[in-house]
Amino acid sequence: MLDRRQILAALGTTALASLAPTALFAAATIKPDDTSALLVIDVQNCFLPGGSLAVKEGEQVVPVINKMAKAFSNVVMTQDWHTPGHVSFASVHSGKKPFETIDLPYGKQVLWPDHCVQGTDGASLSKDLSIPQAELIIRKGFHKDVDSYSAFLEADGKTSTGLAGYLKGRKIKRVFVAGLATDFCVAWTALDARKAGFEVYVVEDACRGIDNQGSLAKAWADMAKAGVKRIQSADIAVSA
Ligand code: VGL
Ligand code: ZN
Repeated sequence: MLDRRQILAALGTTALASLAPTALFAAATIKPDDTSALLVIDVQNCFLPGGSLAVKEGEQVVPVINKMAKAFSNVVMTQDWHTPGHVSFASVHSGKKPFETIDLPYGKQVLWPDHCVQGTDGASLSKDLSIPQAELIIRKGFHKDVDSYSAFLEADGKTSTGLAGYLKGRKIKRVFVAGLATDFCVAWTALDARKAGFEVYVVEDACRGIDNQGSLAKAWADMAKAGVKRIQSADIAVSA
């Protein structure tokens, strides 16, 4: 029989051995598995420096995403993919300027500079992305009269892009969201992913926001309320 002292000593060693790595380095505690997917949102030329809707520091997400992607066997990318003369473009509403809003049949719509027009160089994914295993590129916002910030549902709140069905068909349970812009396409995607029943992480340093009239703070508050987990790329374990 072990006495009390021996049991405590034995427990002490295992407890220490299992705690030491996290306690000492306090990082990389999340390990994506085969039921996890990284969603890389709209890392497209229009949202990068020199683009028509450039997001401040947008280019800084690229190396962070490339590194993080190594931890994922499932990666899906999205592309904002508008028709010429898309309803979300300020240029098609007389007297309206970018960043103003209008009322459309499905609700309030922020108006943008023309961006991500189908087939143009601005709509291309950044050439600096390096994620060869990415398995699906989903395009959104291709109906002329409806916007789609979310990778799951168009702005009418009912037209599906098919992404939830795809992920469920592939047995994905957890999604990690990164890209551009935090307060629009990233946040709307994260919120809809929660509604579709996924566990959702947004990787803060792998995103940058537009921040139009408080939109960034509001997006983080909405995401927190919906149970979206806000993490940093260093929280994800990338094995060598
Ligand atoms: C986006 C505004 C308009 C985004 C797309 O990718 O966040 N923002 N279209
Ligand atoms: Zn757009």
